[in-house]
Amino acid sequence: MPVHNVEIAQALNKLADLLEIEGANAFRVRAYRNAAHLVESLPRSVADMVAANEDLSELPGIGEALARKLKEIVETGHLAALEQEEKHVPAALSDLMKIPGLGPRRVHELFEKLKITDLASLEHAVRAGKFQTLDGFGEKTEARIREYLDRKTQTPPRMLLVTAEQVVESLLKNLRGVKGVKRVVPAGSFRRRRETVGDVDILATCADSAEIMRRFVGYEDVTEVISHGKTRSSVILRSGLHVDLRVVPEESYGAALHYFTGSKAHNIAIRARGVKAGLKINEYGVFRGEARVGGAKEDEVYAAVQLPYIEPELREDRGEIEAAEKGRLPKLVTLENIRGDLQSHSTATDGRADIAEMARAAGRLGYEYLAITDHSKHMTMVHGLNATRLARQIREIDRLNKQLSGFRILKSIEVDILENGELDLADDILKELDVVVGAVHFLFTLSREKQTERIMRAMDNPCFHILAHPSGRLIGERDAYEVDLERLLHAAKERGCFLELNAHPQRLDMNDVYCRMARELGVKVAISTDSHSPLSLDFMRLGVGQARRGWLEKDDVLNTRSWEAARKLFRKS
Ligand code: DGT
Ligand code: CA
Ligand code: CA
Ligand code: ZN
Repeated sequence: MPVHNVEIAQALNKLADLLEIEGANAFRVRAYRNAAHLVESLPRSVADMVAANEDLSELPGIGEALARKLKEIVETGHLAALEQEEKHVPAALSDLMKIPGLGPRRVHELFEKLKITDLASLEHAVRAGKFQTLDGFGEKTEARIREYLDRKTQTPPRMLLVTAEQVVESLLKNLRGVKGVKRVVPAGSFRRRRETVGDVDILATCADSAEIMRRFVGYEDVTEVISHGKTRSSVILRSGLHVDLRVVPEESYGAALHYFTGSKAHNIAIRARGVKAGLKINEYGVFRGEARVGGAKEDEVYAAVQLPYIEPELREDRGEIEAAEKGRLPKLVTLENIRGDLQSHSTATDGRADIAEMARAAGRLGYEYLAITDHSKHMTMVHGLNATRLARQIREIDRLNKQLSGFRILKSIEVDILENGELDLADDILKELDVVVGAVHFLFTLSREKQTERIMRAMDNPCFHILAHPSGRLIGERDAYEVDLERLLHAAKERGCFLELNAHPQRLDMNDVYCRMARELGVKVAISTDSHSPLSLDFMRLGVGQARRGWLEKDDVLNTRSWEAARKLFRKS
């Protein structure tokens, strides 16, 4: 059973938390956190890299010592350093670090003074009014903790789609190997390509349903069996992910796939249409009275209610049924339609591969172009480019392009939008570029009005082409900043700019709702991976998933075009 990246990241983060609570060296803590972050966003499994005997210390920020630790987790499933640490500090204290307003020092104090060791004892202490006895813990802190505890009990955690994909991959493979199995297919929000999933719903058909259920609940990655039945079982995996498996007869497969793909709202609307037509539609099939009239194939469900097939990504009851009725369903963009990537970084700033390597990787994906959009000088931590270094990069790209045929590296930049809406580099250098991508990387707390104005001023600059990650959100980590995206879309339309759908699994920004708004307004969307390594170019498929949820067709996406054709859509600067 291979260890998943998410588990490695969990172990490293936990170690960082416990060290920090103990007051360890900040650099050491930082190193573990960075490593956790890297592993989590790595599109390849560390376990595979270890199996292939690859040198992990080649990963950015991973030295010899960290590489050994990664290997240790992969090979033993344990991290001795963490186990050592857990002898000093209660492991569950790391859960407290996620609470806004509670840093390591305060968590340490809660442990020392109130003997708080986990969320339960924290909740108890808050209820018993023990906080008032502590210095420096004001009412504000207490209110934030209460709010966090309330929210936590109300909303169960969701997992990033990309993480769930990594986690269930080997489970699916294992189930597909069971004797008598015909199909093993993930349904639910996973199939609808939602950015996060609450749980994963797997549907199977199998001659021996007892056997596939036995294999499922006995799978190595399972830590808890919630239920074990003949047609339905439910388990929790080591990563915390819940997985449901349902086994259905072949004649019900289509109806069950439809039912368990959801969304619930879509199902209810389809079922209501069925009722009007005198049909009963459920997970077992389509029935007229007692007679089965369909359900072996998914499109039979739609055909029964006089509709064409509706793609899973559209099934949210957001007008897809009406559109299907009128024959106006979008013909959704596919990964095969993508011809280039308009955001990526190189070693000149915070990328891990040089320009030539990035270009080769993009070429291997069949792309015709890749924009190198390194950061601009305001991003001092990553050694952002000033005009001189950018000019040098421009010459380097010209030189590289001469050696390439059928592929073009685009000269570009991810230029910071400054507080007043000016761009971080002067127009005379920006004019030399093929594409100018502008981004907000600081001052996330401006008012909605000011933030929107700031970005609109940036778009006023005729050099500006694409607004990167327009809302700034990091799923599960940081909310979007306050900004009026609808106004920005109008502004982009007026000025001939584009908005990005950043395909990084934690960003997926713009989200589906705004992608759809962009389409309705006629603003083209650039789906870009923002890759910091050749491997992450692969995240394009997640961006395309989100674009499909946003009803985007090939034509709505800027980079489904050849570079020549895309460039014709650019404003004249
Ligand atoms: P999630 O897991 O929160 O990310 O979202 P889903 O959509 O995967 O929801 P889940 O796992 O609760 O259920 C899977 C599918 O089963 C759901 O998309 C539609 C179907 N379903 C669940 N409950 C109901 C229900 O009460 N009525 C109908 N018509 N369908 C349901
Ligand atoms: Ca689900
Ligand atoms: Ca479920
Ligand atoms: Zn950025």
